[in-house]
Amino acid sequence: MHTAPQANGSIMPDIETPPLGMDADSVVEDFRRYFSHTLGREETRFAVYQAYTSLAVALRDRLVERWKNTQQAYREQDCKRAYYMSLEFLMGRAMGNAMLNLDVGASTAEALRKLGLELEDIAEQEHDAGLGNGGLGRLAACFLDSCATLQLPVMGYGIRYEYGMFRQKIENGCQQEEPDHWLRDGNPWEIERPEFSTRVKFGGHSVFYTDLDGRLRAHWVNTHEVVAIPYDVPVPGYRNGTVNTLRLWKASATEEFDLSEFNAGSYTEAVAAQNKAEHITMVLYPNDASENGKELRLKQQYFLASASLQDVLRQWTSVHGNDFSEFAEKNCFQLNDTHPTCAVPELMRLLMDEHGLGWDAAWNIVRRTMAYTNHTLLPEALERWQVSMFGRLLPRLLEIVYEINARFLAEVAQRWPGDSERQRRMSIIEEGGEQQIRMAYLAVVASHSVNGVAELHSRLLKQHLFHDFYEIWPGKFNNKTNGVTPRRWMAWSNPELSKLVTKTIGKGWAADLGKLTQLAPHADDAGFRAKWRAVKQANKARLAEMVQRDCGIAFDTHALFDVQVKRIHEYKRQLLNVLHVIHLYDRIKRGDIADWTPRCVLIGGKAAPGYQMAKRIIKLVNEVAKVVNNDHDTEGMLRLAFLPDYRVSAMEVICAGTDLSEQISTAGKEASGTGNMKFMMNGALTIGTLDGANIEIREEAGEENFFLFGLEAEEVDAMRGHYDPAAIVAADEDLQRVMNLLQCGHFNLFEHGIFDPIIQSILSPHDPWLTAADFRGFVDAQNRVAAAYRNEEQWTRMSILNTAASGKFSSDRTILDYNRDIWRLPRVAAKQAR
Ligand code: 26Q
Repeated sequence: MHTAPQANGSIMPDIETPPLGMDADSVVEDFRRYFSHTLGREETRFAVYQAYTSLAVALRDRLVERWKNTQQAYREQDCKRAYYMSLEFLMGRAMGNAMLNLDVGASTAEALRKLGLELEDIAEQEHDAGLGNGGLGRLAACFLDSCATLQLPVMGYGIRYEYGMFRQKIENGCQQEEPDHWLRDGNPWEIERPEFSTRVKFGGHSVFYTDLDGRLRAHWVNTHEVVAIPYDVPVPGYRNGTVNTLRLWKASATEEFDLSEFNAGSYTEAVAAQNKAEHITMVLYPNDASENGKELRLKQQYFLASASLQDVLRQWTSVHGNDFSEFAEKNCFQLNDTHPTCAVPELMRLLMDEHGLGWDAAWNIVRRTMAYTNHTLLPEALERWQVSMFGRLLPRLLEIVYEINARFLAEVAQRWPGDSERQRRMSIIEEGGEQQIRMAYLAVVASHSVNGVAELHSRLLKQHLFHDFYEIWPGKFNNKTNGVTPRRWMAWSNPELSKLVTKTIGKGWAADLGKLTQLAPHADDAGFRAKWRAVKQANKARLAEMVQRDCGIAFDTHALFDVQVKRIHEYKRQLLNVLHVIHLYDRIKRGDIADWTPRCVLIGGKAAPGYQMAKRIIKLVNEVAKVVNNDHDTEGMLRLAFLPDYRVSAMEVICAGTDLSEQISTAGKEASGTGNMKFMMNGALTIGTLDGANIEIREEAGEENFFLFGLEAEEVDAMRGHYDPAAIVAADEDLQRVMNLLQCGHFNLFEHGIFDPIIQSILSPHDPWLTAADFRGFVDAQNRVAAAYRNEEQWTRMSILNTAASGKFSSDRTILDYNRDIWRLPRVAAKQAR
């Protein structure tokens, strides 16, 4: 024990403790003490949630030791660090992950069983941390896992939303949203750090003055301030003693603000003001394509950017004082889409207004530390902010954005003199009508790296959205194909497959997924194939149980499990999937059933609450399901279910039990996809278009192990202006019959006309998603799927070869790519706790 001076001047001893035991008995002993002494409970059967909390705390204590060691190692090495800035971290549950990564899962499960407790029942108690919409948020979570596993000094910065992604209920076939108050029963995985609170300003205006060196400088005054309180969540690496940090900010009122209102005699208003500040972090926006223009959303974005940057600068100045000469060599900010792009003008402001740097020095630091990842090409999803609103809320930042733009456009003018059309095109400020800030352009101009998330997507960024910028800075643009963590998405979610894989190729694959190629030769071994099938069969039984429980529909585990789970979006074409199901139903009714392959189709996903067409598609799935499942002719041949409340913990069951993964977006529209990778790792075959990472999945698996269909991205573009869906329907009897069933109201006998907007969208020559165009190709590919599934040995072979080829899609590979090309961080091993 040694002592350190405390802030108040007194001397308090630092507390050191011996390491906690990592054997199951020690874990369970701590679990019991917490349950019976701290929580004061006796019987676990009446207090399963308390049992969960107790086990969580026992595990967290073990993470905290490693956490301190890791942070100490980073401090001592004074190494370069990266910060992953994201409005979303879709972490899901933490308990299983902690047990897996600490390597205490199997033994603890056994020790608990002796107490009459099933680990699975306890783990089921945990609320998902649903602080994200979908792919982008889950990617951030997978990246944190990989960074910790690779022992890279990377910290996540995000928002601690009081309410995460809404819970989806289905009533009369329609989506109903319910608030997700995930923190209601407390969160044992977070540690509040009020000592690192910061203040974030809004409103007011700038005053300019000349400092002692005669330089013009700005103060931002007359502001409203909000306090940002950090909550730290441990991010354990895989069995390596490293624990990184996810720091989430909560908004809270300042004390003075309260007081001034109080002194003015308005006690209730003062308390209400407290609430108003807390509104900023109250709820996650449930749109996975930007909802433009909402003031509260801009407040969230700036709140995250400002609190996080101040936090980084506080740590920097505590070591280096006001010397920023090496700041850019030692820090990197990765912007997860444009959502945290306020960080660009905010870092300029902090460096200039608070730390006294001049424009050029500050800009140099910004350019060298910022890196931007784009996740979409859809024009409607590109973020824009009205200049008028931005200026009201963040006046000092608006001045800086204008200055960045002026200097940038001067560069453009120098390179292309007289090309005012190009200047208009490239301006960060969109003119004509309401002035708007184009956040993607701001991010591109201010970053030294701009990346897309799959090869095709990155190429399209250079050819279209950012073409003008690519001409100026070709070296800035790069690709980082997405990945997913094999710890959660294979080792944890598929323990049976993991055992078989380990028995076959040995340990080590979970942290080195390329090793899975060693499975390939076993695809020719009939005995191995039988074991592979048995595992899939057991996982299908688990999935069927979930479908029975949540949908009330019986899935026969011998049928082909055909699954599409993702956000509901027209471009993802759940509608095409439904058209195929209707086609199968129509074949059954016509008696066209020779060599039938029984099929259970599962569709799940949330629609943005304001996205009417997406909600209508959910209704259609449910109404078609009702007709199909209640028709005796379909028995043993076809089932359709809509799974409510699709989320991370549901996917852990789904991906293991799936035979066929549906990745059927209109080519050129899905930036990458990541669900496609989870399915592949778990031995599902893919039916898909040449879109996003599907292209790379097919390359890795081999074209003979992938069911391809559909137009290519270039063909989709070329179709514009020539598309004639009516002619396509007229020329295709199968599609005609499907459209006829829809049009005659067969699936909405008592709700006249409700599917008219869907029918019209399919038949519109302006349908951007070209659903009718890809129908024939899709049905043909599905027929190839059905035939392949009937050949059990052949299907199993293909399944094994898909898993064997999935190594590229580990987020470890993705993170190594980010680190090699952008971050350049050293690997830092923490002192081992044991
Ligand atoms: C923006 C402004 C206001 C409100 C909401 C938003 C917002 C929120 C979330 C906009 C977009 C998102 C999420 C986008 C997303 O998940 N994109 C997906 O990212 C994945 C990871 O790279 C890709 O695999 C998917 O292809 C892509 O669709």
